[in-house]
Amino acid sequence: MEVLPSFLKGKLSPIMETRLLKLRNVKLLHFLEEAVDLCEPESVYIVEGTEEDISEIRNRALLTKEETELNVKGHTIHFDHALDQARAREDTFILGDRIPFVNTKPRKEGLEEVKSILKGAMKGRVMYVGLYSLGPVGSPAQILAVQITDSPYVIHSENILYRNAYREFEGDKDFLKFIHSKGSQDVKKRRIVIDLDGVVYSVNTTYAGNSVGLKKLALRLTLNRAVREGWLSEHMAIVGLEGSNGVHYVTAAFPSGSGKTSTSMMGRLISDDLAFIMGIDGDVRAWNPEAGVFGIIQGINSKDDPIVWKVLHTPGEVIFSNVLMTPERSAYWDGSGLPEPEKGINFSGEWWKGKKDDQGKPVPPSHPNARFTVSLKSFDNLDPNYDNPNGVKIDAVIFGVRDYKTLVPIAEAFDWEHGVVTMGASMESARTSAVIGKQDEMEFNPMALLDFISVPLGKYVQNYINFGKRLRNPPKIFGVNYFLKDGDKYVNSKEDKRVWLRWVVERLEGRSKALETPIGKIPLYEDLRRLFGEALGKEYSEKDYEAQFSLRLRGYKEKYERILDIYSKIDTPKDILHIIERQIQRIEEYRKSM
Ligand code: SPV
Ligand code: MN
Repeated sequence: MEVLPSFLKGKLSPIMETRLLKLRNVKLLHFLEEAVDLCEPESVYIVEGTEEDISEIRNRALLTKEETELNVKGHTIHFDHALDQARAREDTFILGDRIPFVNTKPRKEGLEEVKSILKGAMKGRVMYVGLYSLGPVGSPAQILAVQITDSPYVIHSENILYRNAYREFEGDKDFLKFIHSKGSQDVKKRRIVIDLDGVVYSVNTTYAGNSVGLKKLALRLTLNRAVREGWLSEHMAIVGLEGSNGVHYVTAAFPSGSGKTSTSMMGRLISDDLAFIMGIDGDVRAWNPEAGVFGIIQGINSKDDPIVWKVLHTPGEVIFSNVLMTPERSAYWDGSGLPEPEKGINFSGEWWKGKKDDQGKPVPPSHPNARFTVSLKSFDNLDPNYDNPNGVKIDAVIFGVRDYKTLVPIAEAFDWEHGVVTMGASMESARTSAVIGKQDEMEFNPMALLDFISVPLGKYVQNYINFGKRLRNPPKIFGVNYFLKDGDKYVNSKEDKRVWLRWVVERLEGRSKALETPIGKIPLYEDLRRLFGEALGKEYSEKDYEAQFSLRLRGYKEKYERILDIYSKIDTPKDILHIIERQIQRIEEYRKSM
């Protein structure tokens, strides 16, 4: 392949032309042809991922004003449209047949609609082509992906969040395909359209959860592939916890904004958001598909989050999004513990204390879903194995929810199936600002994947169970809830997470005992008293234990009845229903015996 195809004539500089032709990847050319014909860009920029390349993209994000420099070297700020501050569930569709809990659209209709919006959307603009690997290059978890976008901010984010893998595209390798255009930023015409066997399109949005294809859009594709191939593509952090017998790696699923990033800061960091999990020689191994963090910034303060705090105050590449920019050009966010500025610029434009929106509601200085984008390499607790092609061996799996009313802070499942079904597949959690919609409503959110499921749920859960059956020694499963309240008071403080994670390690190493209850195994008072002392230097009374661990049986029973009802109405294998039924039965028997 020595000659440039005609659709690219006049659109590539000589350097870009060499970059593209060197790869000899016909599939890539076909994909570019589709994108160029559809979006009609002025020119095309192939991102090789060299240092100069990366700083060039960053400069362009500044030139297009998608980003503005802050007063710390390397720090920039980006604003999304005021109505484009989170994942847009209502505007996101998977093409094809109906799947319960998934927003679907007939294929032809969905494609026609999104293509009509994308037609000519890049006129007069540069089309950037980012070439990445999800997962460490050369690992069994490597999945190549190409991002096409007219937004330097999107490519800048991806250069921080993913592994540039230009060289891996040599030859006719396959890859996931994403086409994004910021369009005219008319949110009424915002569409995110996912073709599980083809291209993912996204337009009239810049919020990263909708525009950065490799993050949550890719998750729909990899989850679907994982179920077909018998592995797991999950919304999970991966963290290494030190024990007496070495480091134990755990994966942890939490709905957005419910403690996933903070959990990943409690040990050695591998991943804060996503995990590819495979069975290799009877063991579970996990990899981070990403190489950076797109984290929620609200509430990050120097006392509770020293590691992240340092990252956000050290020179180096950080993109802040939708925080407040003060007149001194520093970033301010709610819950930082610093005094609120009088004025600045935020997602609503010019901001001052007491500003109200159209409905008369006060506009907060920073949006509750404001974020920071930063490379994993900036974190002091990064585990050296984060890029290891062999991944790390997983000893435990955690399913966490934001439940104010019922679930105990921590419980251990009886076995793999019990944990997968009654903890993971039964997750209900309060909605947070990471999704556009009413906050704090409880919603069914199995494995924290509600928005990302791309196969029938019963099939997905069955794959999870089968995955465990093929293992020599399945990981222990734990359910956690950092948010239990007594009346309107939380029964735990933020730092108590440390104790629950210590208990996980002690259970793995056989140093803490557990009490069998109808819902699973819970900690003993004596162990927790010791652990609260050891980990936090805190007194722990029997009253504390009672507030945290007396089982709210009625709540549990109602919860599992709701869950049974949900799974009974969809195509769920009988064995899975039986596991839920037995849980309800155990709770009832226990209630009667009291
Ligand atoms: C989340 O909300 O779970 C995130 C950010 O990790 S987003 O990319 O919006 O999904
Ligand atoms: Mn997430």
